[in-house]
Amino acid sequence: MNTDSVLLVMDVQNDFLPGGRLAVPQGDQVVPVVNRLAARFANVILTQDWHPANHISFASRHPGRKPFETIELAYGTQVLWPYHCVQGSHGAAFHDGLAVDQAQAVIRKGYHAHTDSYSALLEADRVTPTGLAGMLRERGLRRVYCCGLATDFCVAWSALDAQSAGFETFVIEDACRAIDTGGSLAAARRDLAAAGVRLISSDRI
Ligand code: VGL
Ligand code: ZN
Repeated sequence: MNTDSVLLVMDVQNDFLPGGRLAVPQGDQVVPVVNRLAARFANVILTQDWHPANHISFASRHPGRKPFETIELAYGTQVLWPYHCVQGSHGAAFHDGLAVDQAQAVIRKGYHAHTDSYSALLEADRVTPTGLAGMLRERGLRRVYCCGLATDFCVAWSALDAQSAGFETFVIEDACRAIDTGGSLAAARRDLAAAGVRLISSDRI
């Protein structure tokens, strides 16, 4: 793959895999696909959802609320999640079968207690940068290929932000799996198409 392309592998962490606290259905099926893809890219970057134990997205922080309900925060609507990907926990660790030792950086996100961050570029307040866009620009990387978990949250939000930051952006659909809560997958597909993000299959890489 071109030296100005990067494979962005999102949140392939134990808590998002079967048996995890926020398991994405068939999330484990992305692992062999991601491993195959990663071997073909000159540049690979991983993301890692990395929450403090008191993170605002945890339903347990909001008395009377349950996972998958939504609440309104100062920065907009927030889905409430089960406790997941707590810093240093086994659930936050990458899946053992992920074979991407050549990855050049790990972007941790969601580490501010009061702000969620699905996107690898901008936190959910839509103003706090993670630094990834700057790293990509400084390194002359122009094309971003997104894969991992979950299609309708981390992958979609990252792809939308990458596209609007000026990167040519792709989502490798068979290398992703979705949570799909409250119509989130259909909404993500619609938003990605409207933004001009290209949905492709791994056999086209
Ligand atoms: C994610 C829900 C909660 C994701 C992260 O990375 O897609 N989804 N935290
Ligand atoms: Zn999270």
